[in-house]
Amino acid sequence: MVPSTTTPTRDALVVGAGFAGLYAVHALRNTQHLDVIAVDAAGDVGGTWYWNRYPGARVDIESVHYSYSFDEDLQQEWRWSERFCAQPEILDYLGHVADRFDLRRSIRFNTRITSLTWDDDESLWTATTHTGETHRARHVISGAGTLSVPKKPEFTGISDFAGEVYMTGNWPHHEVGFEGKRVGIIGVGSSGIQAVSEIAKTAGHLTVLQRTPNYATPIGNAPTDPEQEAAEKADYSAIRDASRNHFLGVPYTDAQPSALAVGPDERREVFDDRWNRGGFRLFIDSFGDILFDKDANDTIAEYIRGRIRERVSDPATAELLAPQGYPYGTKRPPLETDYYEAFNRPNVDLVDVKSNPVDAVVPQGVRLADGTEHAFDVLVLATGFDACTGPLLAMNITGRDGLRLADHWTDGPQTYLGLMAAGFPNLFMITGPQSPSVLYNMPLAIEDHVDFTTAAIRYLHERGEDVIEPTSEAEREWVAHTNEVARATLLPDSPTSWYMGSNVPGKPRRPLVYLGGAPAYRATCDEVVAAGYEGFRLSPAGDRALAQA
Ligand code: NA7
Repeated sequence: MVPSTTTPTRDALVVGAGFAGLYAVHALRNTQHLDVIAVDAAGDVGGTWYWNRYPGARVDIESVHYSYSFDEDLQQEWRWSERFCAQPEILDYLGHVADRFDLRRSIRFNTRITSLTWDDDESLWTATTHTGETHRARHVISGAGTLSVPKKPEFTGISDFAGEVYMTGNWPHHEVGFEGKRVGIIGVGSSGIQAVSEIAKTAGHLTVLQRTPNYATPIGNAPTDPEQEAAEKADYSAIRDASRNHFLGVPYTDAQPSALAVGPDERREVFDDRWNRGGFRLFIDSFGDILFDKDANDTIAEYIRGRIRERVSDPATAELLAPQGYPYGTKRPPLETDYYEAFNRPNVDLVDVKSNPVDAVVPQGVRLADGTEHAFDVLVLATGFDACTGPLLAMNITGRDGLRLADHWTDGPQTYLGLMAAGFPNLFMITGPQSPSVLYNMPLAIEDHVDFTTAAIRYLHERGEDVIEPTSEAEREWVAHTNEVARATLLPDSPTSWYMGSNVPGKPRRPLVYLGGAPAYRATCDEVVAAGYEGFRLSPAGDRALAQA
């Protein structure tokens, strides 16, 4: 679509109104005084927390850490009711942030971008929306998210299902009742596991269709302890510093170097302690080598299997729930509350759809490969997302010289620092593929990326330039580095993991996340900036030298 001559040209178009989009609008509009417009397909702010309103949806990093750090008054005044808050409270928080910083007036809701095209001559992006509107801007800041495009249901016959179908990643706003109903759920990732614990409490009957069992461990949620809250708030800036200097972006300090350097009793003590403390302590604060050394990983995998067996009464069900054959942590580890106990309830059954896969959805339920049918009134799909690259590719992005992002990324994402891609000038991908993103506490990862973006735009302005883009060489080196770092971990050993893109049929199997950890990544970004944006090329508007190079 050709933009009308009345379409205003903005400094920046922000995509999304979740944690990333909201902070980007604040940083660019309120602190840099740029002309900013944001769009979001949702009806309100919240991003991930707008769509994922399924029963049991809850954050997996302590709320005191999984929250913005950019405003001292905000972090002092906001009060979380629980250690790990549930989705409605996080949505309230983001609504509060939008009001507090007057962000909504810059956001067009119910607006989905259908194409995003770079104009080489004018050095501007034009976005077209599903309503046919166009927006033009010098810069685009994508806060489209990492887990915002649910995987398309792979089951034939789903449109013929006579009952209700819900996706955890696109849960309706109306109340969904399970009382007295036969409910089937497909998928036991983080979403499915959280949903099972809740739905089991009220469903007439719940059937859990499990393909790959997961290493789920206790979240350890509890109401906020006022004394602990006061202590944390008294020291908030130190806590934030410690978080930013930790691999995962949390202020944990108790990891020991190697699970193999201690005897079985001491190891068990460490595992028990972290298990009891909950959250990601077991994953990231027990031993430093469990993601890197298969023998070390075997010790924790066996520990978790033992815990599952203790909690599930029926030995055959326990065996089916105990993961085998892939290392712990190579699929994103789910956190749970009474998940395993749900299988001790008389109204809950576990069905193995690995040995006997789902063949089709039929009007009355689900049919498996051997012809067995399970009848359901409600079918819940907790089947995951087209992670990291999906949200960007969904925008149909075309860069310099008509280069489509989909073509540039045919063999997997190609980025520099997980922030920008060669041939896509002035397009900043907040927590983009090949950045630490989901393996870094997301609000902090987002703040770092938005701050980088804001500083880069300011730097351009100060130098009288308009355009910033990575060189192909810098991009090639970053991709090679990302792949090399991933190869030093056990991640590539997972059969299906959205970290590797291998959960989506046909998607290239590549590391989607930078695995060097947040501190190393932040140090690299700082060095790039200190060296005058090394690996980037800065130019005035309309300069086509790079395109012709
Ligand atoms: P995940 O973690 O990708 O989990 C998806 C689940 O759905 C997983 O158990 C899959 O089994 C299962 N699945 C997917 N497709 C099928 C088919 N065709 N048949 C049977 N089972 C299937 O997504 P979540 O939404 O739970 O979590 C995503 C992230 O959101 C989470 O990690 C947090 O960061 C927040 P598989 O393992 O592929 O065998």
